[in-house]
Amino acid sequence: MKNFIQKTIGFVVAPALLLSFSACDQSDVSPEANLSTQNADAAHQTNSMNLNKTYTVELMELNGSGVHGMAHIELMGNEIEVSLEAAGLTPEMEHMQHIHGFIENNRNAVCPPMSADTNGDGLISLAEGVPFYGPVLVALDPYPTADATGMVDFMNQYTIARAARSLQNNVIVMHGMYVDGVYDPTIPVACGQIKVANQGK
Ligand SMILES: [Cu+2]
Repeated sequence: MKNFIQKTIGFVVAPALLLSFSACDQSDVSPEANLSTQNADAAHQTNSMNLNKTYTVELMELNGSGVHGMAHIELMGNEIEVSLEAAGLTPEMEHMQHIHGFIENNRNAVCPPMSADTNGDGLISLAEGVPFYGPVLVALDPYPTADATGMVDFMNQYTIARAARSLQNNVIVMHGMYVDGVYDPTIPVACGQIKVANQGK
């Protein structure tokens, strides 16, 4: 009987102690300390999310190319695996493809609107697009050659610099089509914003 009472008291007292300890913990933490703990938690979460994320890219035509496609990117640490399928490309020709973006200040790269055509020739050249999509961050090489039907089915892995890891700030651009009977390997023919599909774990 004595044993039973002790156990019962122990059971009742323990949660009360826990409560008072946790109340004490809260009041002991200064607002500043609380804030920095939250920041550290947030930073940690961001880092771990960046370890394994997946992204999707819907490639849409530029310059009336008729090119469209989809790409998937998996980010694992500083490695990315890129798979890309596109159609409507100039058959039997090589098509440069890059991740374009800005490395400074998390500036967001976008696909160029028609107003990017500053010389008014009706086409957005590689250079005219740069103010919108930025320089090449990752060359998705070896550049594929479209098959006889104008399709590309591509996959490769790359090690990327830390600055390129905010992939959702970047775009994928594909290049190359005939302009006035001459193949221009640089002219942008498709572009798509890289979007987060999976926050990772
Ligand atoms: Cu490019």
